[in-house]
Amino acid sequence: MWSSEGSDLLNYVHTSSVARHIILIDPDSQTSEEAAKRCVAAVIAGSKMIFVGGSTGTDSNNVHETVKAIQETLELCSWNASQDSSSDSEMWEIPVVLFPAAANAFSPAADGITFMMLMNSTSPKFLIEEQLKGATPIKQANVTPISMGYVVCAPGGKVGEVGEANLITKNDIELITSYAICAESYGFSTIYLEAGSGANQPVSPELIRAVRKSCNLTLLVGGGIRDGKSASIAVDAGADWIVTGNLTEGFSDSHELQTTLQTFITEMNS
Ligand code: 1GP
Repeated sequence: MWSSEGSDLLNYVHTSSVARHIILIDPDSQTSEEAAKRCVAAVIAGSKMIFVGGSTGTDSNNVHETVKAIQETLELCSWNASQDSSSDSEMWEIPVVLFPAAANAFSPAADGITFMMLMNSTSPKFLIEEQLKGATPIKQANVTPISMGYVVCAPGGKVGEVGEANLITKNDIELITSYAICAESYGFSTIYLEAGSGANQPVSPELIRAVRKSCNLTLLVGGGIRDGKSASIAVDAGADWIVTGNLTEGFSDSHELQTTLQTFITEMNS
């Protein structure tokens, strides 16, 4: 469980000499117990952040239950490790961060929240309205906001539909450059290029490279990344964080998941 203050979380998100992996947990497609088990396997494999969220079917109940179960399990693993001089209890200090579709997908038990503008949405709901609903509860609960420009690229999947996004195609180099500069000019600290969960094609390396060249934001890439090789292409193009969701949900056996993620993370940075 993450034990440091808000400014440390931002520092952690923005500072690393290597690209890192985020496991995305969708509370709508697994029980909180399954989610916690998968997070344990991911942390042992080397994942460095846990996102909790999904485009549909999330609300404060299932999100909060899931975040609580993950936090309690990480705390227990950390305590167990602290009782054994050959174990590293610090490895369990992994932030649990909300990745919300709307303001109701909130949990005060989270360490942080991606406070995002879906920049290429055509709906004010995703540009500012949900953010207005969420701002006060987030502040009151002392959950650290991680400011984010969120841009949905083709094929876009569910989030493209639900978020009413004008999808970016792989030839939209000037447009993605403008979004990146716009995000930086707004003062956001991160930008996320999203192809949509389960996408048949991840975000193209050309788009990632264009963002990397045009701004100094911490760059997250996700959607349709199923193997270490695809992750490595995104990292070579400039991604700082690789997010995977579906990859994890296919496993009921924790050990198998751990081995798969270990290979994924090694290949991602090779
Ligand atoms: C969705 O980018 C993430 O927001 C993860 O996508 O489920 O395809 O890994 P996948």
